[in-house]
Amino acid sequence: MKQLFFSFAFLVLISISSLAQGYKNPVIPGFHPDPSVCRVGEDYYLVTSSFEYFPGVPIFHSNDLVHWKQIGHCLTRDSQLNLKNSGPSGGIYAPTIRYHEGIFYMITTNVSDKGNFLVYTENPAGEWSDPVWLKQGSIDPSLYFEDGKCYMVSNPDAIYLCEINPKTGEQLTESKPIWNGTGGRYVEAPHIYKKDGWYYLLVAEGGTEYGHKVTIARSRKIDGPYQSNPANPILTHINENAQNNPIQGVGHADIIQAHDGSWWTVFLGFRPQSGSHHLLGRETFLAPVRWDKNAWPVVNGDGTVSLNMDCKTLPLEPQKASSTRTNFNTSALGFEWNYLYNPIVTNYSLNERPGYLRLKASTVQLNHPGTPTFVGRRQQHIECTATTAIELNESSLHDEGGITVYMNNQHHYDLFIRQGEKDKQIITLRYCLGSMQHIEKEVELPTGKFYLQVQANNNYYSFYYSTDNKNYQKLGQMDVRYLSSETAGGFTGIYFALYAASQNPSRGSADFEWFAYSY
Ligand code: 6LW
Repeated sequence: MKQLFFSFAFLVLISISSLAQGYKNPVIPGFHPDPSVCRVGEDYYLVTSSFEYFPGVPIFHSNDLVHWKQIGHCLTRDSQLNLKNSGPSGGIYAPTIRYHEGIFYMITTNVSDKGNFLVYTENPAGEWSDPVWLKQGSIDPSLYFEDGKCYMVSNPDAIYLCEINPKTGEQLTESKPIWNGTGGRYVEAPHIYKKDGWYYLLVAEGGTEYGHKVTIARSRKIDGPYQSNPANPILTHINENAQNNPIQGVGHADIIQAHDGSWWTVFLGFRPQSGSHHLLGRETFLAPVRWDKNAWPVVNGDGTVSLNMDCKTLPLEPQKASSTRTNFNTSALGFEWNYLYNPIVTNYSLNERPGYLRLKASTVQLNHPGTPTFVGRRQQHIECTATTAIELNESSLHDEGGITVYMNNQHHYDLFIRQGEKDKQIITLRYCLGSMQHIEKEVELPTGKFYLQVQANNNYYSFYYSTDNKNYQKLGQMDVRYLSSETAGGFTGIYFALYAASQNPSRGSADFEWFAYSY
């Protein structure tokens, strides 16, 4: 009997622990703003904005809404993503992903090209169609399908609605303003949902900084009139109850019903560091939603969220530890790597010197407009370390290659090897802040292979080099705040990027043997 009792208690314990409780926010750390999510059965797909980076619109898959794995990008070809006229924070703004009758649609804006467009596919991890351009303008377009019709909303000033043919882009009805929010500035990020006979219109207001919030209205008819939820905003950290919350600026949400019937929202927020500065861009967060007795959604009880979420989740998928080291012995770079603007593909090679990523020096310096030789990955953790092994190859005097901590072309810290006279090479630490360029340190050494390392914490980036990957010498450290979004402006977040540049046309390149990111 006793034995039976213990086995029963054990079973109860096991089943309680498998009712997964809790998770950590952000669910996709680092520069991943404006998330939008859709569901197909028990599979979830999520997209985020990508601005001037290429390929565009990263797409992630999950089975539990908490753990997301990148499966590709929606915009992988120049014909889909023209960034020729983009500067920092130009290019691709907020995307929406929707699934309808076997087809995935991703609608977004290229603010540096012809505005709003959509692409579609049957396989979200594969290639997406060429752009279908749309007439209704401004940013943050979203789609809603019902009864064989496809509606588009976007926010020229208020939220506008029209009907479109998603295959041709033809606009079938006049654009009609349907709501302009509750009085907050920058009414944007609209999405329409239908539940129990109500059309719900979710928006963001207040701008994407500390005043950000999510509000909602509803109507019996899709084109209004929409009535505001008396309990708006449904999500914000602008108030006293969240003033010390390590997550700020929450807004720009999308809502989804999970396969078990539970409701959730994904949205952006940022994590200030070193005072009120954020470096990692706007990240993707998750919170539970319930519907109150008056059929309005309530986010996480009181409209705030935390880093450690204490709530019931979908059954959590076991996670494999992800490798943080890239050995450049593959035929293609992983999805985490991005170029700036449309890359000049001949400047990048993984097979010219097998086992190395070869970057050909460009005369476009990191500070210049234009397309430098640059390939990087996001900084996703406040405390982390990026290390690489580098050799210069066939370099001319002053050719350089290295690693940059990059917010935009006017704000970056560069740790690099520069070709000196004869067989000398100079390890250099340079800070670029607007019109100020400062060389912090130079160390001249015989030509060779070098290891460059950046360590990040809440307040500083610290820079090291080594000639043996064992003994690292510190070159200097610099405050994070001068690279923050508050200082540098724009909508993006820090990249750790490998680059190669030259003062004059050169045959030189920088060869990277590996890159490691640890946190
Ligand atoms: C996006 C807008 C916003 O289009 O920021 O925070 C803009 N929300 O909705 C750029 O990400």
